[in-house]
Amino acid sequence: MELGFRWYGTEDSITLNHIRQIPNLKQIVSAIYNVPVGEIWPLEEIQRLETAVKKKSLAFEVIESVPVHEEIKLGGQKKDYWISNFQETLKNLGKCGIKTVCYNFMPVFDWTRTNLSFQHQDGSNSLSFSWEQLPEVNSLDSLPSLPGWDLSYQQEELHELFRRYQEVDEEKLWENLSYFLKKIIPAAKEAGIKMAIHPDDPPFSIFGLPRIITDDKAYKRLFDIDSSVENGITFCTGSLAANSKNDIYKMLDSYLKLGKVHFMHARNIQLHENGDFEETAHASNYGSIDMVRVIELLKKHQFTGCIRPDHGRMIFGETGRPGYGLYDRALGASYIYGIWETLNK
Ligand SMILES: [Mn+2]
Repeated sequence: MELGFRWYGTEDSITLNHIRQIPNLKQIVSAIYNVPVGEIWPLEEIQRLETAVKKKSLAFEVIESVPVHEEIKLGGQKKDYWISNFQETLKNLGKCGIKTVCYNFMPVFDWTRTNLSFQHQDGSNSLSFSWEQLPEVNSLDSLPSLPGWDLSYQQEELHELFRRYQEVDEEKLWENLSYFLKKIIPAAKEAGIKMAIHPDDPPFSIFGLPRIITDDKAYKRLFDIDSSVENGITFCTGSLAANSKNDIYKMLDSYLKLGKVHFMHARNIQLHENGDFEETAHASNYGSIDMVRVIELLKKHQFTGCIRPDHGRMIFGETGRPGYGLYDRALGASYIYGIWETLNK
Protein backbone atom coordinates (compact mmCIF):
# COMPACT_ATOMS: atom_id res chain seq x y z
CA MET A 1 0.00 0.00 0.00
CA GLU A 2 1.30 3.45 -0.85
CA LEU A 3 -0.13 6.66 0.48
CA GLY A 4 -1.23 9.16 -2.15
CA PHE A 5 -2.79 12.62 -2.12
CA ARG A 6 -4.97 14.33 -4.68
CA TRP A 7 -3.54 17.52 -6.08
CA TYR A 8 -5.37 19.87 -8.45
CA GLY A 9 -2.22 21.04 -10.17
CA THR A 10 -0.63 24.46 -10.15
CA GLU A 11 -4.07 26.09 -9.73
CA ASP A 12 -4.48 24.30 -6.40
CA SER A 13 -3.97 26.59 -3.42
CA ILE A 14 -2.36 23.58 -1.75
CA THR A 15 1.18 23.15 -3.02
CA LEU A 16 3.38 20.12 -3.54
CA ASN A 17 5.66 21.62 -0.90
CA HIS A 18 2.81 21.27 1.60
CA ILE A 19 1.85 17.79 0.51
CA ARG A 20 5.38 16.36 0.63
CA GLN A 21 5.55 17.21 4.34
CA ILE A 22 2.82 14.71 5.17
CA PRO A 23 4.65 11.73 6.73
CA ASN A 24 4.94 8.65 4.49
CA LEU A 25 3.23 10.37 1.58
CA LYS A 26 4.61 8.83 -1.59
CA GLN A 27 2.34 9.59 -4.52
CA ILE A 28 0.55 12.47 -6.15
CA VAL A 29 -2.81 11.74 -7.73
CA SER A 30 -3.66 14.38 -10.30
CA ALA A 31 -4.99 15.19 -13.76
CA ILE A 32 -4.75 17.68 -16.61
CA TYR A 33 -7.38 20.29 -15.85
CA ASN A 34 -7.03 22.84 -18.65
CA VAL A 35 -8.02 20.55 -21.52
CA PRO A 36 -11.74 20.55 -22.37
CA VAL A 37 -13.58 17.32 -21.49
CA GLY A 38 -13.04 14.69 -24.16
CA GLU A 39 -10.08 16.33 -25.90
CA ILE A 40 -6.77 14.48 -26.05
CA TRP A 41 -4.40 15.26 -23.19
CA PRO A 42 -1.23 16.51 -24.89
CA LEU A 43 1.91 14.55 -24.07
CA GLU A 44 3.83 17.75 -23.17
CA GLU A 45 1.18 18.74 -20.62
CA ILE A 46 1.37 15.36 -18.92
CA GLN A 47 5.16 15.48 -18.98
CA ARG A 48 5.09 18.91 -17.38
CA LEU A 49 2.94 17.56 -14.56
CA GLU A 50 5.14 14.49 -14.22
CA THR A 51 8.26 16.65 -13.96
CA ALA A 52 6.71 18.94 -11.34
CA VAL A 53 5.71 15.97 -9.17
CA LYS A 54 8.95 14.04 -9.53
CA LYS A 55 11.02 17.14 -8.74
CA LYS A 56 9.57 16.87 -5.24
CA SER A 57 10.59 13.20 -5.01
CA LEU A 58 7.00 12.02 -5.24
CA ALA A 59 5.69 9.31 -7.54
CA PHE A 60 3.22 10.01 -10.33
CA GLU A 61 1.39 6.79 -11.21
CA VAL A 62 -2.30 7.43 -10.71
CA ILE A 63 -4.55 9.75 -12.70
CA GLU A 64 -7.83 10.92 -11.22
CA SER A 65 -9.71 11.31 -13.40
CA VAL A 66 -9.83 11.19 -17.15
CA PRO A 67 -13.39 12.43 -17.68
CA VAL A 68 -15.61 10.42 -20.02
CA HIS A 69 -17.38 12.65 -22.53
CA GLU A 70 -21.19 12.74 -22.14
CA GLU A 71 -21.61 11.58 -25.76
CA ILE A 72 -20.03 8.27 -24.76
CA LYS A 73 -22.32 7.86 -21.76
CA LEU A 74 -25.30 8.88 -23.86
CA GLY A 75 -24.28 6.55 -26.68
CA GLY A 76 -24.48 9.50 -29.05
CA GLN A 77 -23.55 9.49 -32.72
CA LYS A 78 -20.09 10.92 -32.16
CA LYS A 79 -19.17 8.48 -29.41
CA ASP A 80 -16.46 6.75 -31.49
CA TYR A 81 -14.68 10.06 -31.99
CA TRP A 82 -14.60 10.72 -28.25
CA ILE A 83 -13.57 7.13 -27.49
CA SER A 84 -10.65 7.36 -29.88
CA ASN A 85 -9.58 10.57 -28.11
CA PHE A 86 -9.72 8.70 -24.81
CA GLN A 87 -7.53 5.97 -26.29
CA GLU A 88 -4.99 8.59 -27.39
CA THR A 89 -4.97 10.10 -23.91
CA LEU A 90 -4.27 6.65 -22.45
CA LYS A 91 -1.40 6.23 -24.87
CA ASN A 92 0.13 9.53 -23.77
CA LEU A 93 -0.38 8.70 -20.09
CA GLY A 94 1.31 5.32 -20.59
CA LYS A 95 4.35 7.09 -22.05
CA CYS A 96 4.67 9.04 -18.80
CA GLY A 97 4.63 5.93 -16.64
CA ILE A 98 1.02 6.15 -15.47
CA LYS A 99 -0.19 2.79 -14.16
CA THR A 100 -3.74 3.50 -13.04
CA VAL A 101 -6.49 5.68 -14.48
CA CYS A 102 -9.52 6.46 -12.37
CA TYR A 103 -12.70 7.40 -14.23
CA ASN A 104 -16.42 7.28 -13.63
CA PHE A 105 -19.53 6.69 -15.66
CA MET A 106 -21.97 8.95 -13.84
CA PRO A 107 -24.28 10.97 -16.07
CA VAL A 108 -23.92 14.75 -15.87
CA PHE A 109 -22.47 15.11 -12.36
CA ASP A 110 -19.73 13.18 -10.73
CA TRP A 111 -21.00 13.71 -7.20
CA THR A 112 -24.12 15.06 -5.59
CA ARG A 113 -24.43 16.72 -2.20
CA THR A 114 -27.04 19.04 -0.77
CA ASN A 115 -24.70 20.97 1.50
CA LEU A 116 -21.04 21.78 1.00
CA SER A 117 -20.51 23.05 4.54
CA PHE A 118 -22.47 20.92 6.97
CA GLN A 119 -21.61 22.18 10.45
CA HIS A 120 -20.21 19.64 12.89
CA GLN A 121 -20.36 20.14 16.66
CA ASP A 122 -16.62 20.65 16.91
CA GLY A 123 -16.81 23.65 14.56
CA SER A 124 -15.54 21.85 11.48
CA ASN A 125 -17.65 21.47 8.35
CA SER A 126 -17.95 19.00 5.51
CA LEU A 127 -20.06 17.85 2.58
CA SER A 128 -23.41 16.26 3.37
CA PHE A 129 -26.47 14.80 1.71
CA SER A 130 -30.02 15.15 2.95
CA TRP A 131 -33.14 13.85 1.21
CA GLU A 132 -35.16 16.67 2.70
CA GLN A 133 -32.86 19.29 1.20
CA LEU A 134 -32.92 17.62 -2.18
CA PRO A 135 -35.07 19.82 -4.42
CA GLU A 136 -37.88 18.09 -6.28
CA VAL A 137 -37.79 17.93 -10.04
CA ASN A 138 -41.27 18.24 -11.41
CA SER A 139 -40.43 19.06 -14.96
CA LEU A 140 -37.41 19.65 -17.11
CA ASP A 141 -38.29 23.33 -17.17
CA SER A 142 -37.53 23.73 -13.52
CA LEU A 143 -34.25 21.99 -12.93
CA PRO A 144 -33.06 22.41 -9.39
CA SER A 145 -29.77 23.90 -8.47
CA LEU A 146 -27.47 22.18 -6.05
CA PRO A 147 -24.19 23.42 -4.61
CA GLY A 148 -21.35 22.67 -6.99
CA TRP A 149 -23.56 22.23 -10.04
CA ASP A 150 -23.16 25.64 -11.57
CA LEU A 151 -19.41 25.06 -11.73
CA SER A 152 -19.60 22.73 -14.68
CA TYR A 153 -22.58 23.60 -16.85
CA GLN A 154 -24.61 26.46 -18.23
CA GLN A 155 -28.33 26.16 -17.48
CA GLU A 156 -29.24 25.49 -21.14
CA GLU A 157 -26.62 22.80 -21.44
CA LEU A 158 -27.96 21.19 -18.30
CA HIS A 159 -31.51 21.18 -19.66
CA GLU A 160 -30.38 19.62 -22.89
CA LEU A 161 -28.43 16.91 -21.06
CA PHE A 162 -31.34 16.07 -18.77
CA ARG A 163 -33.61 15.90 -21.80
CA ARG A 164 -31.31 13.51 -23.62
CA TYR A 165 -30.86 11.30 -20.57
CA GLN A 166 -34.60 10.70 -20.55
CA GLU A 167 -33.86 8.26 -23.36
CA VAL A 168 -31.12 6.51 -21.38
CA ASP A 169 -32.26 4.13 -18.69
CA GLU A 170 -29.92 1.97 -16.60
CA GLU A 171 -29.94 -0.83 -19.15
CA LYS A 172 -28.93 1.58 -21.91
CA LEU A 173 -26.22 3.09 -19.74
CA TRP A 174 -24.82 -0.42 -19.14
CA GLU A 175 -24.77 -0.96 -22.88
CA ASN A 176 -22.89 2.29 -23.37
CA LEU A 177 -20.39 1.41 -20.63
CA SER A 178 -19.86 -2.00 -22.17
CA TYR A 179 -19.28 -0.46 -25.60
CA PHE A 180 -16.78 1.97 -24.08
CA LEU A 181 -14.88 -0.72 -22.15
CA LYS A 182 -14.60 -3.06 -25.11
CA LYS A 183 -12.69 -0.32 -26.92
CA ILE A 184 -10.83 1.15 -23.99
CA ILE A 185 -9.52 -1.93 -22.19
CA PRO A 186 -7.38 -3.13 -25.14
CA ALA A 187 -5.94 0.41 -25.45
CA ALA A 188 -5.23 0.48 -21.71
CA LYS A 189 -3.46 -2.89 -21.93
CA GLU A 190 -1.28 -1.62 -24.70
CA ALA A 191 -0.40 1.49 -22.70
CA GLY A 192 0.40 -0.54 -19.58
CA ILE A 193 -2.50 1.05 -17.71
CA LYS A 194 -5.17 -0.40 -15.45
CA MET A 195 -8.57 1.25 -15.59
CA ALA A 196 -10.27 1.89 -12.24
CA ILE A 197 -13.91 2.95 -12.33
CA HIS A 198 -15.10 5.00 -9.36
CA PRO A 199 -18.49 4.05 -7.89
CA ASP A 200 -21.41 6.41 -8.29
CA ASP A 201 -21.48 8.97 -5.53
CA PRO A 202 -23.90 8.55 -3.86
CA PRO A 203 -24.70 5.08 -5.21
CA PHE A 204 -28.31 5.64 -6.17
CA SER A 205 -30.29 7.48 -8.81
CA ILE A 206 -31.05 11.16 -8.26
CA PHE A 207 -33.35 13.34 -10.39
CA GLY A 208 -34.14 10.43 -12.64
CA LEU A 209 -30.58 10.18 -13.97
CA PRO A 210 -29.49 6.55 -14.27
CA ARG A 211 -26.70 5.31 -12.02
CA ILE A 212 -25.22 1.86 -12.34
CA ILE A 213 -21.97 1.39 -10.38
CA THR A 214 -23.73 1.08 -7.08
CA ASP A 215 -23.61 -2.38 -5.50
CA ASP A 216 -22.22 -5.90 -5.57
CA LYS A 217 -24.53 -6.99 -8.34
CA ALA A 218 -23.28 -4.11 -10.46
CA TYR A 219 -19.65 -5.05 -9.89
CA LYS A 220 -20.32 -8.62 -10.97
CA ARG A 221 -21.86 -7.29 -14.14
CA LEU A 222 -18.95 -4.89 -14.67
CA PHE A 223 -16.39 -7.69 -14.33
CA ASP A 224 -18.41 -9.87 -16.70
CA ILE A 225 -18.01 -7.28 -19.44
CA ASP A 226 -14.26 -7.95 -19.44
CA SER A 227 -12.54 -10.22 -16.97
CA SER A 228 -9.04 -8.89 -17.60
CA VAL A 229 -7.15 -7.21 -14.79
CA GLU A 230 -7.19 -3.89 -16.68
CA ASN A 231 -10.95 -3.67 -16.19
CA GLY A 232 -10.68 -2.75 -12.53
CA ILE A 233 -12.04 -0.41 -9.92
CA THR A 234 -11.40 2.43 -7.53
CA PHE A 235 -12.86 1.25 -4.25
CA CYS A 236 -14.33 4.31 -2.51
CA THR A 237 -15.42 3.36 0.99
CA GLY A 238 -17.49 6.48 1.60
CA SER A 239 -19.36 6.35 -1.71
CA LEU A 240 -20.36 2.72 -1.40
CA ALA A 241 -21.25 2.94 2.29
CA ALA A 242 -23.90 5.56 1.53
CA ASN A 243 -26.14 2.63 0.63
CA SER A 244 -26.73 0.73 3.88
CA LYS A 245 -27.34 -2.47 1.93
CA ASN A 246 -23.73 -2.51 0.73
CA ASP A 247 -21.52 -4.73 2.88
CA ILE A 248 -18.39 -2.83 1.94
CA TYR A 249 -16.01 -5.21 3.76
CA LYS A 250 -17.37 -8.26 2.00
CA MET A 251 -17.28 -6.40 -1.31
CA LEU A 252 -13.73 -5.16 -0.81
CA ASP A 253 -12.56 -8.61 0.28
CA SER A 254 -13.92 -10.28 -2.83
CA TYR A 255 -12.75 -7.62 -5.30
CA LEU A 256 -9.25 -7.61 -3.81
CA LYS A 257 -9.21 -11.38 -4.15
CA LEU A 258 -10.12 -11.02 -7.81
CA GLY A 259 -7.26 -8.55 -8.29
CA LYS A 260 -9.70 -5.88 -9.43
CA VAL A 261 -8.91 -3.11 -6.95
CA HIS A 262 -6.27 -0.76 -8.36
CA PHE A 263 -6.91 2.36 -6.32
CA MET A 264 -8.38 3.01 -2.88
CA HIS A 265 -10.31 6.00 -1.57
CA ALA A 266 -10.54 6.12 2.22
CA ARG A 267 -13.48 8.27 3.25
CA ASN A 268 -15.68 8.01 6.30
CA ILE A 269 -19.31 9.06 6.44
CA GLN A 270 -21.97 9.06 9.12
CA LEU A 271 -24.96 7.37 7.57
CA HIS A 272 -28.38 7.94 9.13
CA GLU A 273 -31.38 5.65 9.09
CA ASN A 274 -33.27 7.83 6.60
CA GLY A 275 -30.37 7.65 4.14
CA ASP A 276 -28.94 11.08 4.88
CA PHE A 277 -25.23 11.24 5.47
CA GLU A 278 -22.43 13.62 6.23
CA GLU A 279 -18.74 13.18 5.62
CA THR A 280 -16.70 12.90 8.81
CA ALA A 281 -13.14 12.66 10.07
CA HIS A 282 -11.47 9.48 8.81
CA ALA A 283 -11.26 7.82 12.24
CA SER A 284 -13.66 4.89 12.59
CA ASN A 285 -15.48 6.20 15.67
CA TYR A 286 -16.48 9.38 13.83
CA GLY A 287 -18.57 7.63 11.21
CA SER A 288 -20.17 4.44 9.97
CA ILE A 289 -17.04 2.91 8.48
CA ASP A 290 -14.58 0.70 10.36
CA MET A 291 -11.36 1.95 8.81
CA VAL A 292 -9.24 -0.66 10.61
CA ARG A 293 -11.27 -3.40 8.97
CA VAL A 294 -10.72 -1.75 5.60
CA ILE A 295 -6.95 -1.54 6.04
CA GLU A 296 -6.86 -5.10 7.43
CA LEU A 297 -8.34 -6.30 4.16
CA LEU A 298 -5.66 -4.42 2.21
CA LYS A 299 -3.04 -6.15 4.31
CA LYS A 300 -4.70 -9.56 3.94
CA HIS A 301 -4.55 -9.29 0.16
CA GLN A 302 -1.15 -7.58 0.10
CA PHE A 303 -2.52 -4.57 -1.70
CA THR A 304 0.34 -2.73 -3.39
CA GLY A 305 -1.66 0.06 -5.02
CA CYS A 306 -2.28 3.64 -4.00
CA ILE A 307 -4.65 4.65 -1.23
CA ARG A 308 -5.55 8.25 -0.67
CA PRO A 309 -7.56 10.01 1.98
CA ASP A 310 -10.72 10.97 0.14
CA HIS A 311 -12.74 14.05 1.07
CA GLY A 312 -11.82 15.68 4.32
CA ARG A 313 -13.58 18.23 6.50
CA MET A 314 -12.64 21.88 6.63
CA ILE A 315 -10.81 22.36 9.92
CA PHE A 316 -8.57 24.95 11.60
CA GLY A 317 -10.53 27.65 9.76
CA GLU A 318 -9.34 26.47 6.36
CA THR A 319 -11.39 27.42 3.31
CA GLY A 320 -11.10 26.21 -0.26
CA ARG A 321 -12.23 23.46 -2.59
CA PRO A 322 -15.03 21.56 -0.81
CA GLY A 323 -13.76 18.21 0.46
CA TYR A 324 -10.19 18.99 -0.56
CA GLY A 325 -8.63 21.05 2.17
CA LEU A 326 -5.10 20.24 3.30
CA TYR A 327 -5.37 19.76 7.04
CA ASP A 328 -8.05 17.12 7.51
CA ARG A 329 -6.84 15.08 4.57
CA ALA A 330 -3.33 15.20 6.05
CA LEU A 331 -4.71 13.94 9.37
CA GLY A 332 -6.58 11.23 7.47
CA ALA A 333 -3.42 10.19 5.64
CA SER A 334 -1.49 9.90 8.89
CA TYR A 335 -4.29 7.95 10.52
CA ILE A 336 -4.47 5.49 7.62
CA TYR A 337 -0.72 5.03 7.62
CA GLY A 338 -0.77 4.51 11.39
CA ILE A 339 -3.20 1.62 11.01
CA TRP A 340 -1.05 0.15 8.25
CA GLU A 341 2.13 0.38 10.31
CA THR A 342 0.46 -1.19 13.33
CA LEU A 343 -0.87 -4.09 11.27
CA ASN A 344 2.57 -4.68 9.80
CA LYS A 345 4.50 -4.79 13.09
MN1 LIG B 1 -14.07 8.64 -3.83
